[in-house]
Amino acid sequence: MAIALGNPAVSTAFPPGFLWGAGAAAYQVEGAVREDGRLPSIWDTFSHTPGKTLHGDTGDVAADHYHRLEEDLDLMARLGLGAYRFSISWPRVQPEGRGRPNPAGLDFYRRLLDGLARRSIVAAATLYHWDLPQALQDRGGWPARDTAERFGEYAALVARELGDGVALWTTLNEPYCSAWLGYGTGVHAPGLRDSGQALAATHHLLLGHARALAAIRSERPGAPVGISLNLAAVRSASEAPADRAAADRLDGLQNRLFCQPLFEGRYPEDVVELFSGLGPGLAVTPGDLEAISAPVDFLGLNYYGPIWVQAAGEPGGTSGGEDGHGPWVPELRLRAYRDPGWRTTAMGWPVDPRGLVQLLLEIHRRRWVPAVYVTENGAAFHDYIDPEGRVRDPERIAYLASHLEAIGAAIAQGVPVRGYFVWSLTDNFEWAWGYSRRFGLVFIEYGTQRRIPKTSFEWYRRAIAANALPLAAGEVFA
Ligand code: IFM
Repeated sequence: MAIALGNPAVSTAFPPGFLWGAGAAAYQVEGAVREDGRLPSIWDTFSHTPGKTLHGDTGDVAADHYHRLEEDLDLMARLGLGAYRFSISWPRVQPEGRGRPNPAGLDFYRRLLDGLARRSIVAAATLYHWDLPQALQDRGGWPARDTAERFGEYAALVARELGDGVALWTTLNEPYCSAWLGYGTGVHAPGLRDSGQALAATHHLLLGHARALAAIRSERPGAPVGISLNLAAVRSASEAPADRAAADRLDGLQNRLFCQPLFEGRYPEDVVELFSGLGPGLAVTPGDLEAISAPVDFLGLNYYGPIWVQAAGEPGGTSGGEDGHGPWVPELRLRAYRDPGWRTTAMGWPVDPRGLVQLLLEIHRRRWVPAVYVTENGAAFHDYIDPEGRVRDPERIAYLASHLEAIGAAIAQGVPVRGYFVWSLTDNFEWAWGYSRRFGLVFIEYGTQRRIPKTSFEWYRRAIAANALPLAAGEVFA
């Protein structure tokens, strides 16, 4: 299929210095889960528990990035990547989640950082992308305040040992998912279904962010630090008051519950009220909110598509999530809304870049942060190797082009977007969906671990080289 791209109304050139990136996360790509002193994370335990992931897939091997580091670095260089966003595996560098570091684990990331530096690729490190050491979960996990303190120590260790090579720090990736999918709906590790625990986890994740921010600032003065949030562009299925209220509840849980403490130093009362009486809940001690709202250097925005919801009846089980958005904890009383006419990705998520512009404009309107990076954006499709041995993914190209156009439009309206990271560099372990959902610019043939750059890889290479979308309005990319 050939596709025509380009919106003549929107400038497709990006500002000088715009950072063109791609991302990955440790548990999703590294594999080597039992090597060189690494100990289990909550995702090892969860994925090895029958029934938790599709087909029982685990991250044991994943994209075998741990053993194929040089090959993957060469792919990044071939792409002309400006920045690589990766996460550091806490159970690899500090296997017990406290105390002694693991020299072999640190060494892996030193080799990664050296390899990036040799190829002039900026290193954007995330400290936590969901792989809590199991030893810390055994002591209570994120619902326990102590985990936030341990995270601060881990951040200091990483900043001290690896900080020379890191240009951009992100403390947490999508704490909404860690708290509410991990402890609320249970579709992510550690698989608990308790909204009170999820609320407690939210506060301790944010406190962990605060501790990590302070630790990096003290170890590496001047290094830019931010946090990546998957803010939701929430849409109500109708104008009916019940549906609008449902949309507002989701806005409360996924957006305000994180943005207000981080940027305004308070928790939203309606959200706290919704979960009141569910222990342990929020245990805020004096000084917490001041620490959590310490200014960051940038906000990382992760965006995939708008989230359409409608009101559900009385609280029952969790709702949604089979295919599409959700699930949500029962107290939210909402269901996913889906229109059969929509274009969707293999995740069942609607394709609509307008939500991205809306979020960027809103962030800017509120003047919360001096800079924004789109730290994740991309799409899963059912890619395959064709008889000619190629992986053609025109839908992904169209998706990326339309979202980059949207970013161009936001920049033109003054939003300080400094860079963009495609999710993701290679296909990888998509959490509860295992290997059934492919997001990569590079196809992984999992049996052999052969890497095959998709057509989107070449398209993105041209965009990076031109610092602009590679095609003008009406041109065709086959
Ligand atoms: O793969 C995930 C990533 O780990 C976090 N953000 C969303 C991606 C796609 O679901």
